[in-house]
Order: sequence, then C-alpha cells, then structure tokens
Amino acid sequence: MSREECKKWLTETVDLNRDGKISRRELHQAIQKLGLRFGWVKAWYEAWHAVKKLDINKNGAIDVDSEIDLLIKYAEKEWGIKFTN
Ligand SMILES: [Ca+2]
Repeated sequence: MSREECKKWLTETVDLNRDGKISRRELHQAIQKLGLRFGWVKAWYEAWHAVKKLDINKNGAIDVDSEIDLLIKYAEKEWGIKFTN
C-alpha cells in the first residue's frame, strides 16, 4: 500500500459513518484491520494515543487533511507500517 492509497483507505473506508472524521472507535477498528499483531486492548490504547497526539484542532477525531497526513507518518513510525512510496 502506498501513502496515497492509505489516505484513500482512511478517508473512504475507515471513516465508517462518512462524517469526514476518524474517531477513536473507527481508528481502533482500522488498526485491527491493518494486520498489526495488537490485541484488542493494545489496539484501543494505540488508537487513543494516536488521536490524543495527532488531533491538532482538538475536536476529538482525526479529520482535516493535515491530521490524516500526521496519522500516516505516525503509523509508519510507531506501528511499523511499510508503504510502497
Ligand atoms: Ca481533529
């Protein structure tokens, strides 16, 4: 998966209710789908931590483009996701 594909996946698939925001709950489910070997609790913690750290405008979700870009960088650095470009 490339970064662009990841971004598309995050905005079109992970955002389940299509409100333009990735909530902690949605990110939690996404983490489990990424195939990371996190248990439920670890995935929940990671989702919580990521939103806490990356939610720059403090609305409780990853929403604006810049936050999504940060999330992609975070996934790469913290979760070891490998992108193809
Ligand atoms: Ca936000």
